[in-house]
Amino acid sequence: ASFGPINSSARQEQTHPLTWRLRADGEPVWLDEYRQKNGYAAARKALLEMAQADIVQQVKDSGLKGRGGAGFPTGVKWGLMPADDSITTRYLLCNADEMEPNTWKDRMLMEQLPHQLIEGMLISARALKTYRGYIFLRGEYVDAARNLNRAIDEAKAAGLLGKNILGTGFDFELFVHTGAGRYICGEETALINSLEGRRANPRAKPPFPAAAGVWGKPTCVNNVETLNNVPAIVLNGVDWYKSLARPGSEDMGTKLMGFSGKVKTPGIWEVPFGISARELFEDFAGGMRDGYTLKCWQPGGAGTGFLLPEHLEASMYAGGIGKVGTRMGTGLALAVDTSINMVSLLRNMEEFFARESCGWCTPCRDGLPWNVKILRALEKGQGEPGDIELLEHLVRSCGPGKTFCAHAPGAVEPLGSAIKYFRAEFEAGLA
Ligand code: L3W
Repeated sequence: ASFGPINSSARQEQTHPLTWRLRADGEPVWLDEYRQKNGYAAARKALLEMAQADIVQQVKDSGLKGRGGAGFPTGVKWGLMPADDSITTRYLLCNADEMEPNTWKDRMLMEQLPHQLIEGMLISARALKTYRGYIFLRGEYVDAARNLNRAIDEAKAAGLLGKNILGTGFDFELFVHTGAGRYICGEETALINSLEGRRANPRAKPPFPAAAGVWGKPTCVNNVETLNNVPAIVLNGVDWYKSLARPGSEDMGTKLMGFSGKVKTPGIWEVPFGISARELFEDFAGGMRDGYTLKCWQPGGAGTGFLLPEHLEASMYAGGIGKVGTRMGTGLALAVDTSINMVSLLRNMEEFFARESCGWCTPCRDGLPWNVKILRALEKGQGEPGDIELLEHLVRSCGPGKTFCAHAPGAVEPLGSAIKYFRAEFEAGLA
């Protein structure tokens, strides 16, 4: 699968800020090459020329939104960190627990451009007055761990991490912490518990991490791709960043988006916001492979709702896909072809969600395995009268507002949409 533009050039620096530094051979970009490609120029500007409040303001004005799936405005989140300078223990936490099925954008950024994340975190740390940062990394990402640790060592040796960075008196220590491979650790408060050595149950919010995060201290949690946007915003400014998106776009900048499934050229590409799903599917992914027909698609991970081919006209936005009622999620879409039975697909997905529930709240702990039990029966043609209505009841009971975190609502969103659009396939499973 391909990833972004593979011929890096100065022209692409202005149009593909996240990916223009990638090497054609897919090898990691280490410090010397990163510097040759203008690396750490943004950090120099932020630390040597900009006031801390101006960095925060720039990120606010840029309209950057979180790239983990929820799309919360990054500048607003940053603005929630305490203004009181006497609170010197505070943390910057990078959520690198990328475990969403079908999603591997952060992995590629960390494996191939580890210094871009470090630079993004250094600038963000300066803006947020945090002196210690953690990258909470999915345990299976062993190559990313190795590359990030090597890049951190390089940055330390070059005076770009550690004490008195660039002679400014600013100190920032950065650590990679690997998780043990649980989906729920990507939920920010479960992640904080896990980092502290506790069981990864989500915490009730509020308090949000900015008020009480790691070890009860103010903590800013941002996704890998979000932090990768920060250097270019600081270096090139807000007007430039906004100009990257298509005119009239409701989100700013670019986004790593992708398509997988039985498409001709599965991959990830850096695209401007305002792009339609159809452009992504046809122009980038090449449409379906010969002999396969698109049945439906999911915009951004297993926790997002299914959409029909006619919905490809909609634009991919953080706030939702057009107005058709699902979230964009991570923006890495899945094409489902007509050979796939929706009951079997959902049984597989719901087994994943049920297994990954932390068990903390009842609708999630009991509701998700119940979905699996019914779907297994329907798959074997052994469903009972009322089973589909029971699934719909469970979709409502596990939905938004009924649980501590977004795990159960995310789990039932694809199920609810599959029943809505493909009810006959579920009915076919009744005995
Ligand atoms: C202060 C408020 N902060 C919200 C903050 C909150 C968090 C962020 C988003 O993720 C998504 C879902 C899927 N004061 C605030 C506030 N915040 N209100 O904003 O919060 P929230 O609650 O909207 O969502 P979330 O639980 O952080 C849910 C996606 O995650 N998902 C899985 C994604 C997986 C990956 C991966 O593997 N890399 O990204 C599954 O559902 O799209 O939209 O920071 O503190 N009033």
